[in-house]
Amino acid sequence: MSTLRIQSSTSTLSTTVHHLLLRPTAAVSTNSFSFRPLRTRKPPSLRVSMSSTPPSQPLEIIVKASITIPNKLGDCPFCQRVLLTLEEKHLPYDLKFVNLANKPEWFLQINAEGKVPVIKIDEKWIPDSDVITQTLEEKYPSPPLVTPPEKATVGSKIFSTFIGFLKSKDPNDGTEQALLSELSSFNDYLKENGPFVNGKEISAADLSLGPKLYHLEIVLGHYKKWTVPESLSFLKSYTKAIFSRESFIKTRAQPQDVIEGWRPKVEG
Ligand SMILES: N[C@@H](CCC(=O)N[C@@H](CS)C(=O)NCC(=O)O)C(=O)O
Repeated sequence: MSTLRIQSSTSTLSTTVHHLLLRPTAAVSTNSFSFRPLRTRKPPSLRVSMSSTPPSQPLEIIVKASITIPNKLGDCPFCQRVLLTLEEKHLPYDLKFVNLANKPEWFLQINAEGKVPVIKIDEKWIPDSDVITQTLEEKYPSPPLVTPPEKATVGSKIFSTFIGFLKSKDPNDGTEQALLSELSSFNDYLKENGPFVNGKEISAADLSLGPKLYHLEIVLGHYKKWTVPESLSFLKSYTKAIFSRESFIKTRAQPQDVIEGWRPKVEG
């Protein structure tokens, strides 16, 4: 096993690159990065159940690889959502990168559907960011990131209307208006209930929405020369607050990957 250790200058974070064997029959040549929480946590209080104890080993998570920089995280908003959850819960994890344009056999054996993210919890591989984040919440409830059910769908139409506008070739087909209407409703919601979806504290809904808004800004800026109107000031503050979080900076995709990742949708 070859190991490259990189010491961050600003924290005690260490990044480890190594090759490993996942199964006895399948040699895996993915690179794996170990992440430790940036902040140390106080010991759990008396009322915290045993299940909130962080895992003794980093959780293994399979994510999309960058297509522009070798051994870097790619542009999957669902992967970033899970990584944000791990970061905000201060859980250690190991990243395994998969080139989605050429999926290796070991990955398809783990998830025949061929989608990322996939995480290993209690010796079981779990796909789908909805299921993964819910499982992490149940297993590691502290700190809690639950969004109350009545708020959990706030902003949930933004992503699909963004894709509709991105793919549109007709400036008068109403797709821009549909996106503006969703963004505007979300801005109004934040004005009344913000700064985050559940008020003062960040929660699961923000960790899902944040990466999608990051893609929206990069991709619409690049392909449509379009920006979120300044008048949506609560939304502007919201994205600024999320994008500048340590957890977000650590887990975000390279803008060039985001641009290339969406190219087939734009040109297709
Ligand atoms: N519903 C899934 C969606 C995951 C998904 O669509 N991931 C994309 C990458 S962003 C993927 O793996 N696509 C497979 C492919 O490109 O072949 C989730 O929330 O995890």
